Amino acid sequence: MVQSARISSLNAIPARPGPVVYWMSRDQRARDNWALLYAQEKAVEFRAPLHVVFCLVPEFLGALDRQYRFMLHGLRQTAADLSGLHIPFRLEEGEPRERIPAFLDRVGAGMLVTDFDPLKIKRAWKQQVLESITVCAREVDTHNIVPCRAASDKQEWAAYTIRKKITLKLPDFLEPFPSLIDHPFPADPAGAGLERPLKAHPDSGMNTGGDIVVPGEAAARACLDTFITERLDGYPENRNNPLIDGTSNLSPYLHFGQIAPQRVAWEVQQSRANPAAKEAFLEELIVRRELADNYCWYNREYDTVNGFPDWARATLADHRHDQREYIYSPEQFERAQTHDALWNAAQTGLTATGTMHGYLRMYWAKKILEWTPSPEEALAIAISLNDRYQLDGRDPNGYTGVAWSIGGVHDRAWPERSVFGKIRFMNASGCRRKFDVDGYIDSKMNYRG
Ligand code: FAD
Ligand code: FO1
Repeated sequence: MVQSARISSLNAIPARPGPVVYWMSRDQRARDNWALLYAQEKAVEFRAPLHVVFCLVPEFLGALDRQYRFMLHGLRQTAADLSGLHIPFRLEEGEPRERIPAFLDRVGAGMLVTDFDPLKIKRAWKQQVLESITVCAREVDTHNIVPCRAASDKQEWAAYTIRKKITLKLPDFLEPFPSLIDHPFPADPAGAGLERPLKAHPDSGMNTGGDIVVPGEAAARACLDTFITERLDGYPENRNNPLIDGTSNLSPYLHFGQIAPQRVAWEVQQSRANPAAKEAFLEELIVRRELADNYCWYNREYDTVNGFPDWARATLADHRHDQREYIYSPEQFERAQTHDALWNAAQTGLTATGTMHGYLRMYWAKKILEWTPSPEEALAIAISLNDRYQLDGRDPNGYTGVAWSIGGVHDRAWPERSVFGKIRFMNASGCRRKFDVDGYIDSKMNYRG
């Protein structure tokens, strides 16, 4: 049974027997998906078919063709897995407020299930759909191990405040997943909608080299297994060195929901890796990631400077008129045309590969604060580049990571200095103490168009 703490009612309409539809959005996977497991539970109870529908929108928060290719490749694999279990998958193109109600009517649905996502765009989609449907609608949090609403009922101050709340509840939620069953009440599959050519998606026109990450549920699981057997033990000392492949590289798979964070946590916990490495990794995977969902869910201003804590907004205001040693335009940032070879290398790698090492992301965002006329412009540029180019972008982790870097969200005050005020400062000499900066720069220069 799917725990009730994962399930929220989106309207007060009672469920009525009939086909159950799972509107898949954030958690794009057949395995380890509590929303899908719940939808199947209800369909079996109603002795009815189970349908999965995915609504493909043309422009999602600045995503380029690169991210759509990754996502659609994964969806094709998931659709095939589902059809093998007599659970037809249907891809619909267009706005959810039109496509979802129409699909519910077409299949004569008795109930709608969808997955939790704290982003404002998703909340708006659900609101629009709810306004024009007359079936019972429920939402299942299958992205957070401790469901976002259960972990805390308010915006948390920092990792240390949410950590104890999550740690307390983790034993109740970090459990193995049941398997999806071959659905005993098959529907007549209306065709997945993936066979026909799909609309083209925006392209950056920049030098974006080949796709370096293999998409899909199988590749996600292989990535996890390799990380556990080959790199997890070294995670604590390697994770902040961009020249070492020391982290899991799971973020694109987690972002598109091609692997469940709970599966990752479960396999890591069950592994024979050393306890300190497990703890260091689970701190990031569970505490940091679920803190990001908490920030985006409880703070509607997660992508503006109004989301910053009062102390941060005050200190940035005190230094609003400080002399900026360098000022760059959004285009100069996008084309990696600053004076700083390290920053340019990080940006060049980002546009070419859609990835950037976590340590450099902090430096990258903080320098945008330093080299723009205002925190508002810095935040807008950092979010725009992060969402356009990162394969794992357009994610609560991204909005929270940028807000941490530029606006001190979940961080504390540091010794005051120009432009940054008390926002934590980073510079290239600090990076040089951590890793071989020249080696990193060289490694990205072969991407220069
Ligand atoms: P690992 O170190 O292997 O961690 C495993 C997982 O834990 C990650 O996949 C991620 O889901 C989670 N995690 C790790 N670090 C963080 C963190 N600081 N905050 C939240 N969750 C974390 N992450 C994204 O998924 N998408 C983004 O767009 C994104 N933008 C960022 C922008 C900035 C300015 C900063 C400072 C951080 C950003 N992060 C983002 C968070 C973090 O840098 C990445 O999740 C991480 O580098 C991904 O690599 P990995 O999967 O190998 O991480
Ligand atoms: N979710 C959808 O339901 N439909 C889409 O068409 C869609 C496109 C998309 C493109 C890039 C990207 O990074 C994410 C996209 N998502 C889409 C959302 C994604 O599945 C995640 O739910 C959120 O981005 C993370 O919260």
